[in-house]
Amino acid sequence: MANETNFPAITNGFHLMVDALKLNGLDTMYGVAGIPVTDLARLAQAKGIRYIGFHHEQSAGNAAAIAGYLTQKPGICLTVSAPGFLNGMVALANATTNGFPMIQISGSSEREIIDLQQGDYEELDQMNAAKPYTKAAYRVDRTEDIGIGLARAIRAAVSGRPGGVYLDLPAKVLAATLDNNTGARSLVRVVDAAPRQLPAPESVQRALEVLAAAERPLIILGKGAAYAQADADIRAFIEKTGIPFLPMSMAKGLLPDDHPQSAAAARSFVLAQADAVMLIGARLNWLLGHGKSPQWSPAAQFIQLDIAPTEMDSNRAITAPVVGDIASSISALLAILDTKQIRPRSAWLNELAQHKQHNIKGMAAHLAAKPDPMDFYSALGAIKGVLSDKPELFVVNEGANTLDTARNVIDMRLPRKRLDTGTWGVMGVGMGYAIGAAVVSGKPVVAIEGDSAFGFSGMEIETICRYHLPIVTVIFNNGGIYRGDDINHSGGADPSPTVLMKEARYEKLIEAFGGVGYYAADPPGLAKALTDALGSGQPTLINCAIDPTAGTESGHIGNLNPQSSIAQNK
Ligand code: ADP
Ligand code: TPW
Ligand code: MG
Repeated sequence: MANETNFPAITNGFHLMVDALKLNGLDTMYGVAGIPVTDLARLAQAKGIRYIGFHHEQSAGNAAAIAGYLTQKPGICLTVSAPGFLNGMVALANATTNGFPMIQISGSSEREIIDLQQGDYEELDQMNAAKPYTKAAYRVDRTEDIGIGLARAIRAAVSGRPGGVYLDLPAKVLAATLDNNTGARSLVRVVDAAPRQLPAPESVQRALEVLAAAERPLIILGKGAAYAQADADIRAFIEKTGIPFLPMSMAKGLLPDDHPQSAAAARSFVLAQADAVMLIGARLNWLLGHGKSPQWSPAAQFIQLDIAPTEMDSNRAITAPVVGDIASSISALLAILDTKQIRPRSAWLNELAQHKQHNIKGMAAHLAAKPDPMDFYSALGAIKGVLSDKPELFVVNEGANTLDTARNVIDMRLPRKRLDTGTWGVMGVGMGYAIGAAVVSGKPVVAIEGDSAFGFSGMEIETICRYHLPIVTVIFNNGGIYRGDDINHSGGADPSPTVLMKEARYEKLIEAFGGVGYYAADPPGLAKALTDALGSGQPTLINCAIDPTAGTESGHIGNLNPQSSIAQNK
């Protein structure tokens, strides 16, 4: 193509990167601008990509990761060289650990200076730093390779077990020019980025045989099942077989929590007693006691549906591995399911119902108590009431007691609405996940945050206000990590390592940015504030006064905390 001056029209790395993203339907970018990617962010916005600018790359990355989880398209995070790259890496590594598809695109400094370690501005060998923590890491060294580089990144992020991919763009590659035709020809539109992976028919048959022989079968749903978006088939399989199911935290809502087959209220009973367990998109990691005794029966047989073949036998023997994508595997199971053969014994279902009833009663008593100040249950009881007729809301949740109690109290009725600390139990995902969920869905989000957890990403409430996102952040302010009443064993004036300010007026923070702040001292006050906030659609922060003595150390995972046998002040 020639312009009026008869020189070929040119493009450059900035344009090609934006064109490549658009060609692949990647329409949103979460990032922090600066050298050398400022113009990339500007150009992306100018050419119709939605750009959401953050204060900290970790939150931008968390927003991208959760967008990936919700949409099955890689979430895009844009970072500057070295420190910005490293800030984003925590989110990219977390995405990989959780199986969320994400691409972190980072600018980088001059290769020849980095490689001779001559001290460039923000010098770091980023691709090699990224490798151990990502599913894949690539660097584009020529402008004409931007298209193929992004194609590789997309495929790596979404195919097989999804994960975080790093794509390095040196400043020179962004600035370099190319004639338009060569540039256009270099772009790649990825076809079928996450191809179906059909399970072997004999593996499907074997899985059904194990279930048919079982007396006390159990199905465990993990976030891989939620990610797969095979909601109707998963529900049909569970309802047709009548097998009780237990959702992992982010699989809550795949079937409603009040479904009669839910075994969530009798979790330890079913884990210990099940004789055949079908894992659907859930790993036998620490969250499931590695599949070992005493949590599990050593005699139980396991069936596992997973896209990653090497996940099988990772912690204990899998009798019936079904390797394939969950949508294909569940539909293959349904196709040959003979419901007459698979029937959980009624004794199993009756015993389970008794345990459920007993535990549900215990929970109701907790929720009905009216302690002053509020404890976790009374505050969550108020939230539960307000959310009960709003199943479409997203619930983001982090903290220790705030997390563990909310997971048990707040029922979910729709899939992929609960977003939490996930496989790592990481703090700092709160505002990023809330922003990502609000941006991709346009739906309201309630973020239930421990006061410590909130602090990791708290500055992003300005981002929430700047983009007018319908996010209500509820802070459970118990004045600390786990509890607010710990003491300094030296007798000195400094607070204990786990103590934060209980008198902190977090609600005033959001007022600084034009949002709405509430202070809630009791359940009716909390319910009213939350109802008003959801009615207004305004960015809101509710600071809840929680009894500093109500929490337990490490929440529900205190058993993982090594204890010093020597007194702390010796
Ligand atoms: P949870 O924490 O909810 O128990 P995990 O993250 O441990 O869940 O496990 C999710 C599993 O789901 C991973 O092993 C992953 O390989 C698998 N997975 C993710 N997406 C799919 C899919 N589309 N089809 C099959 N398996 C999947
Ligand atoms: C990145 C360790 C686990 S839970 C937690 C921390 C610091 C905060 C608990 O206090 P919070 O909740 O949020 O006030 P509550 O209700 O119990 O009082 N750094 C990272 N991740 C983790 N998990 C930690 C530290 C931790
Ligand atoms: Mg706290």
